[in-house]
Amino acid sequence: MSFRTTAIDYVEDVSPGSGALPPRAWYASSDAKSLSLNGSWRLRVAPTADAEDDSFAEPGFDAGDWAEVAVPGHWVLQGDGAFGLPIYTNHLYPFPVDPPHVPTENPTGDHLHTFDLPEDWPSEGGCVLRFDGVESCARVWLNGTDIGEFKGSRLPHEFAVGHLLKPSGNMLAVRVHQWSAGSYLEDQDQWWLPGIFRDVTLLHRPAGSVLDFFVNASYDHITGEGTLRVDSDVDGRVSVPALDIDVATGETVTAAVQPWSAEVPKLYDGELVTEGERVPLRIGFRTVELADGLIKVNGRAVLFKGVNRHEWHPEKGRALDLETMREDVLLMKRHNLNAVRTSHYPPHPAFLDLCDEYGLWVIDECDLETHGFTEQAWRDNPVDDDRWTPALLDRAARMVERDKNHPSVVIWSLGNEAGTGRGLTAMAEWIHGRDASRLVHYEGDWNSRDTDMYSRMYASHAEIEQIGQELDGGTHKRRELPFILCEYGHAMGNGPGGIADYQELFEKYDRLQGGFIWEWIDHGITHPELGYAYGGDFGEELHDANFVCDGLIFPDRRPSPGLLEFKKVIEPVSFEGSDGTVRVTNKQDFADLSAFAFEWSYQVDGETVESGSLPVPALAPGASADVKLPEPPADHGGGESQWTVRALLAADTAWGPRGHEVAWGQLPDMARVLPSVAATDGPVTGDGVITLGPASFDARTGALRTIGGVEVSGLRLDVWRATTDNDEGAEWQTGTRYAELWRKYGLHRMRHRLDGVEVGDDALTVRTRVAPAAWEFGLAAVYRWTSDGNRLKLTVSVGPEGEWPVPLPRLGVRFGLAQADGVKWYGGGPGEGYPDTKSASRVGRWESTVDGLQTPYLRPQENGARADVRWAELGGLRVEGDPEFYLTARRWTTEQLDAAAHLTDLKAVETVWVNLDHALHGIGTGSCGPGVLPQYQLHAEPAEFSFVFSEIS
Ligand code: IPT
Repeated sequence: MSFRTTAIDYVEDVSPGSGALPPRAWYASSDAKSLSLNGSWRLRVAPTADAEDDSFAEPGFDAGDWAEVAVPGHWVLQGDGAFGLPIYTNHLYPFPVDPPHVPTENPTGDHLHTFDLPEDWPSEGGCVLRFDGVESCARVWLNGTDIGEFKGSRLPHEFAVGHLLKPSGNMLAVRVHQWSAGSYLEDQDQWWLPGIFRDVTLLHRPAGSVLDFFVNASYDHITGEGTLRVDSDVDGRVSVPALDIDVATGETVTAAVQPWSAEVPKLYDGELVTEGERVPLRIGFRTVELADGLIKVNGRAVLFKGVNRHEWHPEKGRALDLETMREDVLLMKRHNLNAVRTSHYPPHPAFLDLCDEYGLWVIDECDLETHGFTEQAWRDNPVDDDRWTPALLDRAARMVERDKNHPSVVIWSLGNEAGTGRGLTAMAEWIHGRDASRLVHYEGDWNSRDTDMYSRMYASHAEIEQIGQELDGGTHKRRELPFILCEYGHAMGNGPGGIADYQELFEKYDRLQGGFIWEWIDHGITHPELGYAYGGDFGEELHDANFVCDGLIFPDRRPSPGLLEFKKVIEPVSFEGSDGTVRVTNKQDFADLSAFAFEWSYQVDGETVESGSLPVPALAPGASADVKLPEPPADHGGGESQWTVRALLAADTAWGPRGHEVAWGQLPDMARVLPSVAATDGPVTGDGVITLGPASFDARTGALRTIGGVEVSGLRLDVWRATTDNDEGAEWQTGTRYAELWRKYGLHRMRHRLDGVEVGDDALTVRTRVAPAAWEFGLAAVYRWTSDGNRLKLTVSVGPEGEWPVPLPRLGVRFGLAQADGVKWYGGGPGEGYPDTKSASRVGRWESTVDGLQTPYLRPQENGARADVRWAELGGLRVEGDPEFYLTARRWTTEQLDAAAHLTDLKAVETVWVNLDHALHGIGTGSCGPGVLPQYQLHAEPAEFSFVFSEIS
C-alpha cells in the first residue's frame, strides 16, 4: 500500500493544471445565456489533501450533513472557526520552503453544488464552466466526470462542459486545497484565505459564438483620430453607432473621436456580432507609448497619483461584491486619485470595468510573488527555474487575455517581489509580443532588463531626487527610462508622513512620473472580541501582526487621515499667492478647468465674513493664471484674517455631486495678534495653597490645582507619545527605529525633579529638571505663572542639558481635566495633523467631542492631534497659545494608549488627558520606508512657549 495516493500528485505539480480551455477575453454576452452558480454550497473540510477519497464527486452522493457556506467565499471566514482560521504572514511562507512540496497538513475543502438548468436553456451549442478565482488549487468534477485541475488563484479558468450537463440535478464537485505548488507563487503580503472566492458561472456557447477577441483602439493626438480594429477568433462585424462604424472584424477603421483618459474617460458603446452571439463593447481610444523617455498617453506625459489596491472586505476577505468595488472606485475618484496598481494580482474583472467607466489608470499586476525566497538569498526561486516557466507564462497569459480589452489598463506588471530570473524575462517577452499597445512593469529588476520603466518601492526623497536629476547611474537602458515609485507612503497606522515632499519632487522632475501609496485598505478582519483582528489574533504559529493594516481607509472603508492628506497633496488645482492675487494652476494632464467652479471666502478669526464666486479661465492642463481677489472687507475688527479659495465640481459627475470640493488653498491676509496678559496680579501664599488670579496651586510643589472652578491635575512637561507604527519601524528597515531608541533612553519614564517653588511679586516660578533614570541628559523646565486677575498665563522654558542622543517625540504640557466632552478650537482641522501630515489641515473654527478627536488606528497609537491651534475650549477652560500649538485630548493616558493592542483595550478613565504641544516629532514612513525628514524632526533645543488659560463663564 502506498503512503500517498497518486491522485493528489497535481497538488505539488509545478504545471498550471490540466483540462482548462485556453485563456481568453472576459466579457458579458448580450444574448448568450449564463447561469450564476454562486450561492449556498455544501462544504466539508479535511485536514489533509488525501484524507477523503473522490466518492463525494459521484452522482447521488448525499452531502445532507455537510455544512453550508457561501460561494464566493473563503471557508476560514465562515463557520466561526469550525473550518479553520486565517493566517497572516508578510513574506514568510507559513510552511517549510521545499518547492514544490507542501505540508501534509493541507486543509482541503470539498465543495458540492447541485443545480438545474433554467427551462429556457438552449439544448444546442456548448457550455463553459468558469471559475474566476479559487485559492490555491482546485480539482473539478461535473456529474461524476473529472474535468481537470488548476492553480493560479486570482485568475480565471474555464472548462468545456456542455457534453456533461443534464437539464436538472447537475452536481458540481470542487476539491480545493489550501496549499499547492501554486502557493509558492502566491506569497503576497496578505491573509492566506483558501476558498472559491470569486464567481462560478456556467456560460452557454451557441454555435458561431464569440471566442476570444482583442479590441485595438488607438488615438492619434496630432490628427484627433481614433483607429479601431477588433481581432476576433470568430469572424463577425463590429459596429460603433456614435462613430458610424460598421466594419468586419480584423478590418481597420479610422474616425474622429474623443480620446479616453483617466480624467475624461470617454467610452464608445459598440458591438461585436458573430453568427451566434452579440457582445457589447465599451471602447476607449487611447495610445500608450514610451516617448522622450516618458510614459505618454495620447501624446502627454502622465503623472500617476496612485494607490496599491488589494481586494479587501472585513467580513468577506477577497470575495468582493460589485457595490464594494464601486465604493472603492468612488472613494478614489472623490479623493483625487487617478491610478491603481492592482497589487498583487489581477482584481475581479468587474473592478476594471469600473476603472474604464469612472477613469483610473491601471497597472494590472500578475498573480505572482515569491518573496519568501529572499530568506535563502533567492535560492531555488521558481522564477529562475525553467520547470516553473510554463506556470509563469500561463499566469501572464490568463491576465493579459482576460483584461486586454480594458482601456484603463495601460501597464502590465509581471508580479511583485519575486527576485529576478529567466521566468520573468519569458513573461515579459511573451507580453510584449502579445500586446505591443501597453508597457511592462516589474519592480524587482533594478536594471529594468525586461521592463519599460524604472520602478522602485520606498526609495527615499533624496534618492528619487537623484533619479529625477538623472544622476542615479544604472545601466544604459535604465537611464533612458521614466521612473515610478510603485510603492511609497506606507500608510500603516498614523501616517504616511512626508508625502507632500514626494509630490513636490514628482512635480519638479519630468522623469518622476508619480507613484502609488502602499496601500488602499487595512486588512482587518471583523472579530467579536477585538473589533478588528490582525496577524496573530487567530493564534498563527508565524505572523506579522498589524503589518497587514496599512491602508488609507479603515476596514469599514472610512477614510483615514492619510487619505485626506493624500487628497490634498495630489489635488488637480493649486492656489498660491498674496497681496490680493491668487495664482491658479491646472495640475491635470488632460482636462482643462471647465469642470470646476471656483469660490473665494474671507475669514476673520476663522469665521467666514464674506464669500463669492471666483472667475477662473478654463486653463489648459499645466497652465496658470493670476486671478484678482476682491477687496478685503473694510472692517474686520483687527482679527487674524485669510482668504480661502476652493475648486468645486461645477456639475454632477458620475463620481461626485456638484459642489464636491476637489481643491482648496488658504492665503493669509492680516496676521494674528498674540494673546497678552499683563502680570498685574501677584501670587499669595495661604494655608498650603498659593493663589494667583483665578488659579490655586499646591504651596509645597507649585502644582496647579484649579483655574476658577475647574480642577486641573498633573500639569507638567511631557515629551512622550504612544509610539506609532512608523516610530516602531521594521526590523529590516535601515531608517532610525525611534521607538526602540526612545525606550532605550527612557523617554517613556521621564522623572520630574522639583528644584524650587519661587513666589515672586508678579509671578509664581516652579523650577524642575526632567530626565530619565540611568542617563545624564535631561531638560531644565521652568514654569512661570502670571495673571491679570482674570486670566492665567503659563510660560514654559525648556533648556536641554547634556548630550541628547535622540529627538523628542513631543514637547509640551499635559494635564488632566475632571470632565470634558465638547471641544471647540480655532486652528487646523477638522482632522488630525502632524508636522509632516498636515497639508489637509485647514485653518478655521472647528467643533468636536473628545471621542470625536480620536482616530481609530487598529493598533492604538499616537493620534488625533489638531495642528496650528490658536485657541481651544474644553472642560470649562479656554486656552490660547503663544505661539500656536497642537491640541490632543483623550479619555486615557498616553501610557494606556501605548500599552493597548486593539481598540477594545482602551477603557475610558475618569480623567480627560489633554496635551498642549509646542512641537511634535514628525511621522515619516519608517514602518516601511524612509523615516522622518530632517525638517520634521524635533530635537532637544532651548524653547519657550506660553498658554493663556481662563475659565469659560
Ligand atoms: C512591499 C511589498 O511589495 C508589499 O506587498 C508590502 O508587503 C509592503 O512592502 C509593506 O507593507 S515589500 C518591502 C520589503 C519593501
